[in-house]
Amino acid sequence: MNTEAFVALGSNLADPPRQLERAREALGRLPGTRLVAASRSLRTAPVGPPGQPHYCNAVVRLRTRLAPFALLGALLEIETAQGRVRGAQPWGPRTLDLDLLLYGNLVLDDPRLTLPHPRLHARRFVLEPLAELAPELEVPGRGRVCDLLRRLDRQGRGRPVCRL
Ligand code: 5RU
Ligand code: CA
Ligand code: CA
Repeated sequence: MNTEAFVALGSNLADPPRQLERAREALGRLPGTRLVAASRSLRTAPVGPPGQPHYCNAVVRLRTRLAPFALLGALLEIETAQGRVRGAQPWGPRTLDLDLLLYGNLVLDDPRLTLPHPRLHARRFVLEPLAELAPELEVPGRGRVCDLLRRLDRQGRGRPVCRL
């Protein structure tokens, strides 16, 4: 089997654009894996814990023969090879974060891995680069990528305050 997978890349330490370049190279060298396409790298404002540097974010499309947990293990190894240190704060700054967003149409709810990625539909820094690669892609249980992004745009613009 050869499955299409999407991976999100993020970095906000130690030359983030360079971290993403190195990660793309490492992903393309994984066994049984081809890097089919890469989005641009985007500079994004940090979401979540305040006081962090800006992020560099991107998404890649892979074709892989690796099983989901083999691919997950390989992503964690690339993070470690690029100096990822898991500190006390779960969402602190990091040299490299690789998140498996989608693995074909697989839906999986496991303590180690949830597919599709459970926050994919809520994060602009993931949806924007993903929409660059696959706007028509159907996210199992969530809808098309372009529709998810449009919904986020509407939320961002805000609504009139309701009195009464
Ligand atoms: C809480 C809310 C925690 C949203 C996190 C990234 C979150 C980030 C990233 C940008 C985090 C997880 N901000 N914040 N890019 N990761 N821009 O990759 F995302 S921490
Ligand atoms: Ca992440
Ligand atoms: Ca992660």
